Amino acid sequence: MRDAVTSLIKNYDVAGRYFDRNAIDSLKSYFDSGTARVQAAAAINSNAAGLVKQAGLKLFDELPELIRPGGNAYTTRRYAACLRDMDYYLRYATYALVAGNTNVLDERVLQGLRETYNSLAVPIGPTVRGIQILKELVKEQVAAAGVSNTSFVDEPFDHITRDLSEQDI
Ligand SMILES: CCC1=C(C)/C(=C/C2=NC(=C\c3[nH]c(/C=C4\NC(=O)[C@H](C)[C@H]4CC)c(C)c3CCC(=O)O)/C(CCC(=O)O)=C2C)NC1=O
Repeated sequence: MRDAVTSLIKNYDVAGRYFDRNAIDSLKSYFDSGTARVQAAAAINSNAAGLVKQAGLKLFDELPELIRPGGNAYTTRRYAACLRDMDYYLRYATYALVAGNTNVLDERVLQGLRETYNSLAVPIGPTVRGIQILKELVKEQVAAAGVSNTSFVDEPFDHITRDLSEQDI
């Protein structure tokens, strides 16, 4: 598992080089955004269960067929599994936000996920939509906590949805 700093060190160590201008710039931007990242994590933590619940309601409101007979989130067990997945995405996205790096998502969340989803007929499109809804709610929450530029919040959520949406070659 890597963060912005350890990933930079790894790359420069492999090449046996001191930090150059690019490295210094990316370190500066990581540390400059540090307070906002921590504020975002605190804002998410203050209402994580609420965010997941709200995102689920909005998703099922938009795509009610998911919770009707024949839908993948139909039955209490599968409904709960769906919300639990959303909770995983939120928690790991928060780790990635603080780390300033998406490596934790690759290692802990995305490995083998598409195969699992395919084998259980969990639909990818609606999952992607659910993650995007979650992202929008998180950004509102983070903005309400006083962070003026919330664009950095996009990265982990978009990373997950990009990876999930990738087509097999
Ligand atoms: C921490 C990393 C991690 C992830 C991400 C994870 C996902 C994950 N989601 C699963 C199931 C599931 N995932 C969903 C999710 C959904 N169905 C829908 O229609 C919606 C679109 C969507 C919610 C947004 C459902 C319904 C199941 C149960 C499917 C079944 O058992 O038939 C399963 C199969 C095993 C199980 O049910 O627990 C895994 C492994 N597990 C992990 O350990």
